[in-house]
Amino acid sequence: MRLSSSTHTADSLKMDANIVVMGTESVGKSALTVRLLTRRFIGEYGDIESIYSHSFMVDERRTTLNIWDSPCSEDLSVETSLFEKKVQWADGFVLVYSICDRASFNSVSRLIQTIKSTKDYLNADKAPIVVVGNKRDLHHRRTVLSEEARLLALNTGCHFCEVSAAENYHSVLMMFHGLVGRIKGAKLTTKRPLGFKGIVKSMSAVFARRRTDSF
Ligand SMILES: Nc1nc2c(ncn2[C@@H]2O[C@H](COP(=O)(O)OP(=O)(O)O)[C@@H](O)[C@H]2O)c(=O)[nH]1
Ligand SMILES: [Mg+2]
Repeated sequence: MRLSSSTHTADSLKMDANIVVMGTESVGKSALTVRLLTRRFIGEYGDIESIYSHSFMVDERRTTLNIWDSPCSEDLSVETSLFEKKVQWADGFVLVYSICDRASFNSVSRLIQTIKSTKDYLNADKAPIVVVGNKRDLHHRRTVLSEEARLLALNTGCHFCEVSAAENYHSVLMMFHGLVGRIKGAKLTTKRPLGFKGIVKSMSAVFARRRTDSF
């Protein structure tokens, strides 16, 4: 698995991209990730900090996504250093909320601001960020209108879609493919890739903290 930042090699027709999936607890971050990887919805997903690698063909180019799925919610005051590492590592962001959970939507709005102030995109109108309203199948419990999320995305230059990890594989696939398209178009004024050593350190920090937490 490559863990360097994205590379585009015209002659080998390959592209690698790092994607971080963020959002508060239980919005379906793992369900979306596992849907993409296995096409399945398995219902319960433990709390494992993982980076998954997934390859597919787009326009005759082999694209490999390294997807970082975290169990923790993005509490910025606690997670600052790890959060910054994740943001620097990532080429693209999947920011998930549940359409039944307004607090999770508010958190996505804060995440967009924080990511944009951490990374300096040349074209902020097309930031490689997709705002994802998950659990569309639970529309009878909806508390966040799709119009609100569409407006947030429009005002912040992000992409937006609603999906159901529980009911539909295709829309999840399209969401990740759309993000890959944006990653190709996105340019940073400065770029500080985290690289392999950095990522190992970040992962170690997570597990060290978890061990400490359990005492
Ligand atoms: N109804 C419904 N439940 C979902 C959906 N996605 C995830 N869930 C459920 O929501 C709970 C939390 O999902 P999980 O992926 O672990 O959330 P995470 O903490 O953000 O990783 C689990 O019980 C899932 O089965 C969805 O699209 N629809
Ligand atoms: Mg999870």
